Amino acid sequence: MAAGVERPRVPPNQRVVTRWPVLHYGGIPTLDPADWKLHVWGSVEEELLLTWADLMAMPQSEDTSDIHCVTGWSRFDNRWTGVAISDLLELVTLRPEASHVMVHGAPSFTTNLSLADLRHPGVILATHHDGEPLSTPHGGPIRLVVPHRYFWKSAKWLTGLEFTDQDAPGFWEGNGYHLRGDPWTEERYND
Ligand SMILES: Nc1nc2c(c(=O)[nH]1)N[C@H]1C(S)=C(S)[C@@H](COP(=O)(O)O)O[C@H]1N2
Ligand SMILES: [Mo]
Repeated sequence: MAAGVERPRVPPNQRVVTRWPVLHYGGIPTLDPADWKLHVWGSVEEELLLTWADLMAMPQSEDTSDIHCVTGWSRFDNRWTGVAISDLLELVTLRPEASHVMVHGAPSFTTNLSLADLRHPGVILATHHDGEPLSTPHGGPIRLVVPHRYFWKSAKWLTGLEFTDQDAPGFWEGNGYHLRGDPWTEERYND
């Protein structure tokens, strides 16, 4: 291994934990899969409304990744199962101006991502964690997982993807957090 080639596994100023903290703003919503729909809209040729049955009929993928929370903890080897973003995006035709997405989570959470960050390997609409259905406090029945960004980008109780032509701040980004949130360069807060 050449010196300087291999990157450390823990981003700067993070500490590794084994327990998995529950963090969110506001209450824990209950999403009944029978009523749940994923709404995809905005800079798309056709809006998409995906039911739980639609989602379950799609190819199911698995990805194991590390969590890096901006509050300073990292958790290794989380095995996520669900629908890979690449498979979902095959159902959507983006308009040419689409450059970003506002991710929506119940009850009123939003977080922004660039298209490149949304399409990044490892990004998954997760329904299972380590082989078990995702618990409600951790975003069950479904959350987005964006492993290469701080964990606030991983919207729990996922309800929608709104494609846009601008990088507008979501909930935490509008409250001082960084628009992009790269843990490796410590993009924690907006300057
Ligand atoms: N819908 C929703 N998703 C959310 C949040 C929230 O308040 N609402 N908080 C975010 C933040 S700040 C963090 S750190 C992670 C925490 O996920 P966890 O509770 O599974 O550890 O969820 C993110 N996703
Ligand atoms: Mo957070």
